[in-house]
Amino acid sequence: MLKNEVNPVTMSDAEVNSVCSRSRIIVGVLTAVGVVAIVVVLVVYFATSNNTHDSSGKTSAWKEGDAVIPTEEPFGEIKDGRKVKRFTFTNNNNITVRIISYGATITDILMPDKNGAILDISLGFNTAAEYEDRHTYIGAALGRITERLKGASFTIDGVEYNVSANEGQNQVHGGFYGFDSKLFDAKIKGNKVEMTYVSPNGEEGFPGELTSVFSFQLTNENELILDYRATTTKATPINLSNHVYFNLEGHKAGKNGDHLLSVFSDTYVPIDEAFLPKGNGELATVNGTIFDLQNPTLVRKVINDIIVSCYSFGDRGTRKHVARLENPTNGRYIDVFTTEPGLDVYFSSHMKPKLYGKDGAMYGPFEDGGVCLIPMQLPSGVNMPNFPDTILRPEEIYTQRTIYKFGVK
Ligand SMILES: *[C@@H]1O[C@H](CO)[C@@H](O)[C@H](O)[C@H]1NC(C)=O
Ligand SMILES: *[C@@H]1O[C@H](CO)[C@@H](O)[C@H](O)[C@H]1NC(C)=O
Ligand SMILES: *[C@@H]1O[C@H](CO)[C@@H](O)[C@H](O)[C@H]1NC(C)=O
Ligand SMILES: CC(=O)N[C@H]1CO[C@H](CO)[C@@H](O)[C@@H]1O
Repeated sequence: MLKNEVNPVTMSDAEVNSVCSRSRIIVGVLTAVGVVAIVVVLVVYFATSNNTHDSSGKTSAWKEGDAVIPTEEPFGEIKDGRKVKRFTFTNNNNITVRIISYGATITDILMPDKNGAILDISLGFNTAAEYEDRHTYIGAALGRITERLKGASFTIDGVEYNVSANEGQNQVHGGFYGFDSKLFDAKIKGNKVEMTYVSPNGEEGFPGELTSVFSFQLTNENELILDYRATTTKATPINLSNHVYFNLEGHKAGKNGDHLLSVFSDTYVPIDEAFLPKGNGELATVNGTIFDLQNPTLVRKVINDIIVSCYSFGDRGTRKHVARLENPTNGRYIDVFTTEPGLDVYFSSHMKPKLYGKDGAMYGPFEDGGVCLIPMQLPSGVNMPNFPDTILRPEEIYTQRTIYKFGVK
């Protein structure tokens, strides 16, 4: 309430009348001032509460004001005429992430360098039609299973399933038309974008109707959070991921080799010529091999030798800091955290030469491409006796989380 209100009881009538009329004006003015003050306080409160840290520098608990709320716009259409949506997040630190509903694809990640210069650090294309035609997996969802499945065949509860073999006799990234080529049902839910794809029973040979939800969020702590959730009507192998390609010099700069990469594991999965795990699925120490990335390693030194590799992190379900990619010249870095047990490291060695990307970029293999750090199950897990099984059953809910945290130093 207002402080300087008069008390009429101790005054004469004249005084009261005069005071009252003055008082009415004063009260009116004060009320107006009060309303303005309250509005100003609220505006300042909401403006400043957007990026709240406590004195220890740690992130405070989630609050309404902390949310980076995405926006939605149309992004053209695919060949069958269905419309594609694009969603944009921009946080308080000038980081922008864009995602489209075709393939639940991350199309752009803009971030500042140590001098504040903002560049797009993820490879991609300008239009939905290009994503559809090129079918490169760049930035896209991977499902039902990420990476290679030996022999494109597996057995669950005594029943054999043959699924599509889209790479010789094996399957890669879910078959001929994996989740990268599906139009997701996408909407904004609060501070998240949720993209849902229902994979019909028998799609690409997989059992059960699988309902998958890919959710995306960008925080003011510079984390791009990818949450995966799925349920099924029949037991099916599953492990979902995303195939974003990073280049911290800017997506069209090439010079991939200038990155420093650390992968915080001393264990990897040795693979054969078909990029499949050897034998029944073996793990080996990286120590003394080219695969040892435990300390920051110049990508140029290993790019011709590490074609596809998968590192193992043992436990599933708990959040682990698995890798850091950094660019010593411009200061940009990305920390990768995941609940998955594996990390696929890939330096674009199979990328087509002269692949025209967004903004006139020309991508190509090795140093002309990007660096992929793809959290996932252990490869071909469903039919490698030594690897954890990757079967989702009808009574279960599949959930995994990956975080790409952006920084500059
Ligand atoms: C974001 O970019 C704007 C325009 O370049 C700049 O003025 C501002 O300082 C930047 N903010 C941060 C947090 O870097
Ligand atoms: C799967 O393929 C193998 C080899 O072609 C074949 O022998 C087997 O009968 C097939 N199984 C099913 C269930 O179709
Ligand atoms: C590999 O090297 C790391 C770091 O030097 C060490 O901690 C680890 O024990 C070694 N692992 C094996 C299996 O030799
Ligand atoms: C290796 C791995 O992460 N496998 C997971 C794949 O999904 C199934 C179903 O949720 C999980 O049980 C596995 O842990």
